[in-house]
Amino acid sequence: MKRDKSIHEFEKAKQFIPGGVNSPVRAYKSVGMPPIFIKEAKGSTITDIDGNNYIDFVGSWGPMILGHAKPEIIEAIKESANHSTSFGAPTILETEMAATITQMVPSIEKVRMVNSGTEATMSVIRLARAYTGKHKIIKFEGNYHGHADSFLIQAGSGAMTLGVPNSPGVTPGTAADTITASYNDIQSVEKIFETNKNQIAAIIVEPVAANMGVVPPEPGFLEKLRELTHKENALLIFDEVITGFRLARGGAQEYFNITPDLTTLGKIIGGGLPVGAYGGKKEIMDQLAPEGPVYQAGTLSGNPLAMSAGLAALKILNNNPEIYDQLNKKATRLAEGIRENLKTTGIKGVVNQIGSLLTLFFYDGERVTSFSHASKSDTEKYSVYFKNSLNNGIYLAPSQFECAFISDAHTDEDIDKTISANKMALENL
Ligand code: KE4
Repeated sequence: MKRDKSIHEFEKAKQFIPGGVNSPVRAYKSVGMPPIFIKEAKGSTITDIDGNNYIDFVGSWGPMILGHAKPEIIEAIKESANHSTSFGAPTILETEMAATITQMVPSIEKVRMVNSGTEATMSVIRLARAYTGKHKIIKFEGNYHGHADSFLIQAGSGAMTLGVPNSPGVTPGTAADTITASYNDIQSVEKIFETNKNQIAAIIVEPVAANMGVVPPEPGFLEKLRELTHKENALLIFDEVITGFRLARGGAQEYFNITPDLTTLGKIIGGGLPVGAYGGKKEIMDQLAPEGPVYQAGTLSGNPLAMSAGLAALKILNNNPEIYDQLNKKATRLAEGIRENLKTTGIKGVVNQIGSLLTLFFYDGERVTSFSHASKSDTEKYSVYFKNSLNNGIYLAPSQFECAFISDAHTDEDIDKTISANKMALENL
């Protein structure tokens, strides 16, 4: 496949934008090739500026659950834009969005709109600290909650270590208030509570880890987190920026039947426009200004375009629950097809799939259930697999530690094509 225009545009972009991209993963650093520049996308197909078409499994990292350029969403944006694009004042659209979210996610009694998942998670821990009067939060290795200082923390060895900033610019003072536990290891969480008596404000967790590749919760893990936080007077925060409205209409909390105290959302609720949200129990949310003393604000929070696009998406998902079975069936068929290909080609790999989320780990072992398993994957092999796939017309995440997103626009033919392209990509490793 020719990609001269992308190569040229990347060089140009690097003159004006750090690394030539507005988000690091897009630079293809971990797959060792210049990134492709996208011209347009429709349904499950994405087209680069050299005119190459691919079946898209990135879906803008989650928002495109209904596929690209969904007519109802595009129409909603066009209609809304005719009335201007932002007012910085309350609109009925925001009430409608809030009412829809609280109806679809019963644990959310009140919700505040923001403009990204990062804004949602950084605001929700400020709220949790204010509400509990405690300072420390527990996050999990391999979980990603956006780029706020409190989350760019990677424990040293073991879950007991106080966080050590893994990004320059995060101060030791900030890191001291984030403690990292091991995902799917409840003992690691219990030990942190024992050694930090009455200091833990909240646990924030991806109810399905999707940012180390897909690692579903082991049976009982989320239930135990719920029990522990109740016992220790800490809040349980589900970061559903990816799983929200994706794993089920009510997200992971419906799928696993667990009620968190607070939830963060993003991606799907903006229909592809910038959005984030956080919500939960009334008594907690009412601590937020102007009702309460906890300050958080945003010029474009709840802006009419994102609300219109997001409402159009949520309306389709809410009125067509069969979409979730169809997503699951397609993703399951793809996972089985890849497992079959691993067997016939003799390549060592593990496929994790839940709902419409899937990751092929180039991991030499039985299962990938933790960050330490995931981080032992062969990233060199992944980068060759990624390039083979791209040349076979399959557009995957340019990193082993992300996931593939299946959408309602992926057809059975797309899945068949992807299974055979996967086989070719494995055979040419
Ligand atoms: P944003 O600030 O990127 O909107 O959301 C941050 C965030 C919060 N919580 C979870 C569970 C997330 O997955 C994310 C962002 N996801 C990544 C993809 N794995 C965004 C892609 C990127 O960083 O470019």
